[in-house]
Amino acid sequence: PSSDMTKILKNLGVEASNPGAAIGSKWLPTKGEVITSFSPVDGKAIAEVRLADADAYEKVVRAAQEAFLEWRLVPAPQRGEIVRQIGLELRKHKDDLGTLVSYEMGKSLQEGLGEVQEMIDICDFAVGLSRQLYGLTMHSERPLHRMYEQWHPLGIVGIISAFNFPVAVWAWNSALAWVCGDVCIWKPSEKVPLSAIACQKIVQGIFEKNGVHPGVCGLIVGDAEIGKKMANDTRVPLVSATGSTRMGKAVGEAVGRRLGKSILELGGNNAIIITENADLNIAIPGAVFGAVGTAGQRCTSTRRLIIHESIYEDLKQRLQSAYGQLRIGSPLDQNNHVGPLIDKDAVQMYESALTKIAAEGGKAVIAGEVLSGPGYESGCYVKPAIYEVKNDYEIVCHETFAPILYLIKYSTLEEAIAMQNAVPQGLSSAIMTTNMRESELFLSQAGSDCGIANVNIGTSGAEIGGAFGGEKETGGGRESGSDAWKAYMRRQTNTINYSTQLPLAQGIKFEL
Ligand code: UN1
Repeated sequence: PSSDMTKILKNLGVEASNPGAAIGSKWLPTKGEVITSFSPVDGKAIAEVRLADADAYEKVVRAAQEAFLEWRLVPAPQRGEIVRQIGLELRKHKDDLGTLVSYEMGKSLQEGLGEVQEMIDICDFAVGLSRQLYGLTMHSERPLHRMYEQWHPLGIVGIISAFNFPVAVWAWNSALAWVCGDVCIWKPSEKVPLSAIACQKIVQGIFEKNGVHPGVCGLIVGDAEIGKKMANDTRVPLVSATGSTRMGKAVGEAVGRRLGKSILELGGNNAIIITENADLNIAIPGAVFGAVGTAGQRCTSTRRLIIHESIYEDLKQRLQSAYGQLRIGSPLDQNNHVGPLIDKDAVQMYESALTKIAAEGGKAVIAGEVLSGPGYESGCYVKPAIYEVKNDYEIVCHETFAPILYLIKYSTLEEAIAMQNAVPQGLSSAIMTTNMRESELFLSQAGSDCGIANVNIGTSGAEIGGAFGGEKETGGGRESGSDAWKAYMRRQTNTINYSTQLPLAQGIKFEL
């Protein structure tokens, strides 16, 4: 890495070679394989990590079990106070951490900083939440009885996160889990281990300073085997997994077999419907940011534009000229719009998608290609592409994690909504229209079937205040805002009799 980056790594406590497992500030020696994290920005090795092995996993779980016995007794607002301090610490490291995320993952610096901002925002949200873990009270059908419900912590929350949001998704889960009284074990993507190590180093001191058992915050950088262990481990009552549908099905099945709880936030195949009443000054930038932001590697990335036939040709031309202005290059250079894909495997998937599009009859508006030459030495830069397709092509129904945008024509809004819904995934969706009848139909029960449905906003870039997640193959889980916290707790219904009798519910008579 450059001397600037070396300084940033040092500020964040990332060494040339790092252990891949930690219990709070205690870093564990492991015997796992050593992996190198390469930057897709310039192809250079950043640092090494020794993966967690089964022994380290066991130690982290045991520490978490121990920590839970203490942490669950700390009053929730006091847990919130500690999360408040984590938010303050993240503010101090925002520039460094955002830059590392950008360098290790390849997203633009703006988006790297945005991701750290999401972490800060969710901490603030969690602080407020720590005084609002409300249960309901009910009226008992029996005299002199009281009924209410309360929410208790679950225990260990296993967090499996993906490469595309190396830090924010962990924060969504852990900030909520901590105020709920749970303890966390994080298994980050092996493609971005250094961002995770930096996060652990940022928060470890806060727990230490507050005298909290270090086991509340565990880290295991490991392979799929470690993920499998966690999914099958009855000591982990909740597994929250973000990533591909393939991974999510494996995790969901394993957790389901033991009747554990899971939060699954998996693939998307997000569309924007652009009607003849759209404001194109919003629709075009919304669609372009959605399609090329994070080089098309968000689960919320815009993959399909479903465009009314009357504006189709005009829109196609405008998109073509907007794409012509895109600057592709180092994401650390703020003049560039589009950075690299995560690695060469991702480039291969992009290329094989292009082959499939052609084979199924897709027509290039802007043909995709892998870029080479100065600035593109890492081999991970690709050209954002646009293809005219039919909605039912196999490749169109599949989530390709790359900047490939599909154009599809429609004539009635009902038809457009049906197409929008006719894919296996159900994460995010949007309509661009200034017509209230159109937007209301889209938002109605006969409209979008996704977990997220926007009007005059693209499909990506959700705020943390809402519940985040989607339906069908997206997995059904909700993370982040609204009442997503309930998934991190168990509900207990309590009925208290303060009378001198024992009347039974449903009026049942039982006399001795
Ligand atoms: C993801 O891609 O896994 O809505 C998360 C967004 C971001 C989160 C995306 N706030 O695009």
